[in-house]
Amino acid sequence: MTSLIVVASLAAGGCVGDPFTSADGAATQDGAPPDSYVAPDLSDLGSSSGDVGRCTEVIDLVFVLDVSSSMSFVLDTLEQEIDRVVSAANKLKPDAHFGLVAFVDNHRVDSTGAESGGVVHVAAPTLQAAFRNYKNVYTAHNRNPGDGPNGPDTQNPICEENALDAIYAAAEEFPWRQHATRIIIVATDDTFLERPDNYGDRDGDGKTDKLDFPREGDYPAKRTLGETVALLKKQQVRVFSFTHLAPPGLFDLGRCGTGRRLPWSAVSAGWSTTYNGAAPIPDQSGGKNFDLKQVQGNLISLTSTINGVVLDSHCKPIL
Ligand SMILES: [Ca+2]
Ligand SMILES: [Ca+2]
Ligand SMILES: [Ca+2]
Repeated sequence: MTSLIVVASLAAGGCVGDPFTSADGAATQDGAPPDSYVAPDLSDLGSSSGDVGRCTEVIDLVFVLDVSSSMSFVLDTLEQEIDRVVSAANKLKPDAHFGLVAFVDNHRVDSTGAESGGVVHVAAPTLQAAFRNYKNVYTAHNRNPGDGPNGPDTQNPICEENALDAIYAAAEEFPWRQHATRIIIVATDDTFLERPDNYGDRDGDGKTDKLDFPREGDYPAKRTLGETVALLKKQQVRVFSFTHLAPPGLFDLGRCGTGRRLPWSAVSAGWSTTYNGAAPIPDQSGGKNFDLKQVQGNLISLTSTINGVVLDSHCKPIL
């Protein structure tokens, strides 16, 4: 009886782009239009295949956010509008789960949610409090999330930010559910480095001992692009990113003011252009990149775009 209720509610709720059909395809074979379909045969309900073309997936969505000093506008926008994302996902399918990994040169898997030891958020208020906290404690002080709230401040000597290890952590540590549409949303305004480089090694001399501004620190890159993409594929997680398509102008207020390891032309590498010959992460994982500058200039809505990709991804196998 429980199964009947579930199936009936799915038929009623529907799923965009995924019309309901019977398990054996009878509704289409006999030429009857889908809306003439009354009730599933009880024998269908006993099927354990779990995949009969019906839209049954819940939503698992993890934010992987650059919380370095120029990124506070994303945290502000998400704090104000996250309830739109939470309600849209739950409208597609009840019981949406959300996660958050904050990063600069290292990362922190947020654990202030309501479930799974705090790693899973299920409602807007805990996410809003988390966005506020990262902005006030980390963004405002150039503090690395992985160092905790009492970690050293003024600690970001080169422009590249460690999205790669943060994405890897999200893919590895978030409790992705079995029948879930799995999505990572990244927002960052720069590219990343790979192992064995070190984000804290300002001058690239292999040591992290310079104390003058911007102070060096030991922030080794732990993963490579290839390792990260392999894990995303294994976990069937799509990455959608909001990043710069081109270097910011010389007088752009958000332009990173420290030195950098890779040339400014590489700011889009890994997101919308190749990284050392490899295709961008969104392309390789079945996701897509969007222009962060359009978000910043209010030309596109961050939360409407997120809702769009969740809708487009829902119940679609990654090709
Ligand atoms: Ca930055
Ligand atoms: Ca950095
Ligand atoms: Ca050094």
